[in-house]
Amino acid sequence: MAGERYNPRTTEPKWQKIWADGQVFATRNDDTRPKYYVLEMFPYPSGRIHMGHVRNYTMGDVVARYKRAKGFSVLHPMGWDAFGLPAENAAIEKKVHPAKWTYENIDYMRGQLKAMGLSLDWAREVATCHPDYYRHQQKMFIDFFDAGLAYRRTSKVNWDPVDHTVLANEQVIDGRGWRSGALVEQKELVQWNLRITAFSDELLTALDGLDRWPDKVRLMQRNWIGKSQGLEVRFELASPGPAGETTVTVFTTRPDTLYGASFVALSPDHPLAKTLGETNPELAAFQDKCRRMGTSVAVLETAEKEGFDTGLRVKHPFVEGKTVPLWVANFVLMDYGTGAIFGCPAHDQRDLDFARKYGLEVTPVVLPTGADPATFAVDDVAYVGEGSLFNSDFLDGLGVDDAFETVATRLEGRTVDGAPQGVRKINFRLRDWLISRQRYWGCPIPMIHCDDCGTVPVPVEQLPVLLPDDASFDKPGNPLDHHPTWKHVACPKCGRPARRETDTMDTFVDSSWYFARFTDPWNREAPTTRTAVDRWLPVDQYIGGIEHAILHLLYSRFFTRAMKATGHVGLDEPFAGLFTQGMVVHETY
Ligand code: HQ5
Ligand code: ZN
Repeated sequence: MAGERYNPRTTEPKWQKIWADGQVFATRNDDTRPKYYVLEMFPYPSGRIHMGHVRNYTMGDVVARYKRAKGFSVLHPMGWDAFGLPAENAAIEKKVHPAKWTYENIDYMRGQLKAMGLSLDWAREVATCHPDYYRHQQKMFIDFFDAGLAYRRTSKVNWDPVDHTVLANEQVIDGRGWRSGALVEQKELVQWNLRITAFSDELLTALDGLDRWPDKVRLMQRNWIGKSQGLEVRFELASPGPAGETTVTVFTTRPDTLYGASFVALSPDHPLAKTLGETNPELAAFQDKCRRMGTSVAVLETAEKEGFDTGLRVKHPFVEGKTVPLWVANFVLMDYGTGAIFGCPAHDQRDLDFARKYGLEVTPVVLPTGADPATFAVDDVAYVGEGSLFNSDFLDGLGVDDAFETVATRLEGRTVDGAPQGVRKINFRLRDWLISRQRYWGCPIPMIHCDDCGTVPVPVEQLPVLLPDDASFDKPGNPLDHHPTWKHVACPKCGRPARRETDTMDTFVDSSWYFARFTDPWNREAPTTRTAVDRWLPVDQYIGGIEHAILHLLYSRFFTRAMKATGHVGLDEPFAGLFTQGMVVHETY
């Protein structure tokens, strides 16, 4: 009525009830109008809706209402990213079961979202912690295992010796566990991985086709995948190593700078470094120190460069009679390239910092255009740009790319101990995705370990592998592992006593396919229904925080490919359009 004030307390519940009763935002899978799928990143049920959620979900709602008004059949669902550490921490601190904590939060937050009047199809709501969701994830895990896309291998983890738990790199602060304060150890554990590297090249090249993604996000993904063309070079040792080693193979992306080489450095975990450490207590102590530092690239990049001179020397491939020292250095990663590098301090900042610290030679070999070769010098800033080679014998005068080619060709044509001295190699920075978590509140990995049969998948008709309700959270370590009965089962193959896998999956697995589940959340037999998923995907507009620019989006792009390989979807790229917002945070300065 004219002049009457808008009263949200009466008007909004009234219309929201009418919308709900009439199911006006429910979407039918058999609607024949053109489809439009708009999705916002689904929330962790952390307790209360945050202003950041309101912003995120309002943006999606505007798009959904606009497209509906334009005559599209709009899919706009919502659900809960419900597994994860906060629920388990609540169990430890407040003595409330993770399931109870989670479902209460969901109820509260659902009420808040409903009060906002968002045009969501609530009939499609899913919670990843519900067996009706995770049973399908377990089925896909087994499919991935059968296809060689899921596998177990030993890897180094950050181990908290007091809490008896694996720590994420972010949970290691100055070498100590964030909760216990104990000195973190590097421990080898057998862990489950998903083979994302099977798609490294494809995940990289397909970024070019994602023209409705922010350039910034595509660049971040490109850098994360980190493809580099380089050369493996076998350096001859001037005198044999402790086990009779005669060569050290390094990976380099800058073979053009070989004349500027002033040292070769091994990772602390390089096999030769390990052998040397066995008879050299000082070296062994240095290696121990490196292992305590944490495994993350971020840690390695910011940590002070440190090294240990092994006393061995390697021969320069081109300069007759010249040798350079062989060091062990904390910044060389064992799982990138060959775990060994040659250092060219003049043209690499990290190598320069190292050389200055230990008084190693710095010889510039790339001359910037216009610079005077007689006076050009490198002080504390490495020169990493283009230019022409000098101080480099047969390479003098060549550009950087031509010099790369010339060195590669020459080393490919030479043999050392019966093998080529140089081999061209493409390397990726991307590693396989370690999904094992020694935690209770996650999707159980549906595998059984038998002493006779090895690792055997749980038979599909026995899925889901349910979490036990009666876990205890008062001891450190994994509640599934110290549950009195849960892990003791018969081997599905031979029937003898065997053990359930007690690791659960990283919650990023749960969020790597929820967008596909929303297309037919009612299917009890399979993760997806092909007619529905192939009709609705890709998501036409995905909206979420920039904090997920790399991992979540990359994992989802991988997972979609793995689902395609195992017959669960018919496409590669899940998100055609992406909008990223900054996270809303409260900070006081
Ligand atoms: C924001 C805030 C809080 C949130 N469950 C994951 C998640 O981030 C998403 C998965 C797809 C991996 C935004 C945030 C995200 C959405 C849900 N947000 N400011 N859940 N203070 O609950 O902007 O960026 O943390 O897009 O809300 O956030 S979440
Ligand atoms: Zn068996």
